[in-house]
Amino acid sequence: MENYAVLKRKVTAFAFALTLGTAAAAGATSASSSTTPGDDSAPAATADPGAAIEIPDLSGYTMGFAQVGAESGWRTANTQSIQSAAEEAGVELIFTDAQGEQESQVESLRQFVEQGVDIIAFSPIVETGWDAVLVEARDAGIPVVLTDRAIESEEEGLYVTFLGSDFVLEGEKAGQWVAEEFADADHVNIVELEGTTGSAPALDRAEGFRTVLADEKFEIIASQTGDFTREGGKEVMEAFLQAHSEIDLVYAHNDDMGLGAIEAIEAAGFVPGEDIKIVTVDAVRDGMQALADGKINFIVECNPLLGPQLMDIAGKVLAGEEVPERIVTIETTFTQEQAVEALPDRQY
Ligand code: GYE
Repeated sequence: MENYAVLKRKVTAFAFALTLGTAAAAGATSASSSTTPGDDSAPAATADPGAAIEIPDLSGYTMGFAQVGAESGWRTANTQSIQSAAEEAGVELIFTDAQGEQESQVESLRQFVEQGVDIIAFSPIVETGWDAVLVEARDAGIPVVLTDRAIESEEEGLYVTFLGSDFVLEGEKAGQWVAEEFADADHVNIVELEGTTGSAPALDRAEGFRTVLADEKFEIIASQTGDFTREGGKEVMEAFLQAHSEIDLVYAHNDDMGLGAIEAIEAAGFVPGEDIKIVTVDAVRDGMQALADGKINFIVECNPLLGPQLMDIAGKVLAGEEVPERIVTIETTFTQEQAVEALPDRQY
């Protein structure tokens, strides 16, 4: 396996260019994709990638969708987006919730194949371990669309396209903000709340962050999974606070863990956002509120509203049309001022 990360990034860069072309053609604002972290003049409004999409008529078709679970605000918004777009498309949606268990998700996929659905979409909990069941789908001639999270496999042709964020880029954006915020500091002690172990967003957000903060003054003194949940973030942060007396910054792979960390920091008698700075990923309403309140300092957006795009892709695939191998969602970043501005219109 030559260098999977490098290869993945090359593919991503190519697909990103494709997506921007599509978004511009559809009239979406592509300006937000080049937002500079910390640049207050940058537009606060999100380019919702689904907003410009016309949902096709998919009545008569059946789609199996295997969701990760209900671990975060992001996931709740993602589920709602998929369910309402499916309703609008008129597709018969068989929706399953794996509650964070890969075996359960594999079982759902297997059932979709047995039921002979027209198309399968799913958000793989972790990156590896999908080959057997996806080969079954391929052998049955059922197209598979990955949404939100990627898989890692040597096998060719297991899915038609992957619709979702560039998680490495998200980690880099978080890192860029940290580099600017602590430009004058001699040393920065960072603790990291990782997402679900082995998941694409946890692996890639960790990687992008480290790439940008290669200078040895940035020290990641502790890193542990909080499984993308508020409770997990709180528990891990409590342990970090007990073990380390000097923490300058928390990097949480999602808002929910950052919100849990805020509770732990306040319980320990510190002021989140001041004594300990916090940067997170997602930009769900609760996270944005904490940012507006100054308890979180910076949020990198990860857009969960993938439903309309998924239906659009499904329509094309079912009509036998070509779709790009990778479709990257357009995302921005938020400072405190931008969160205050964006909150009233925030959909999730
Ligand atoms: O950031 C997190 C959720 O896969 C992008 O999963 C998604 C991540 C999201 O639990 O909040």
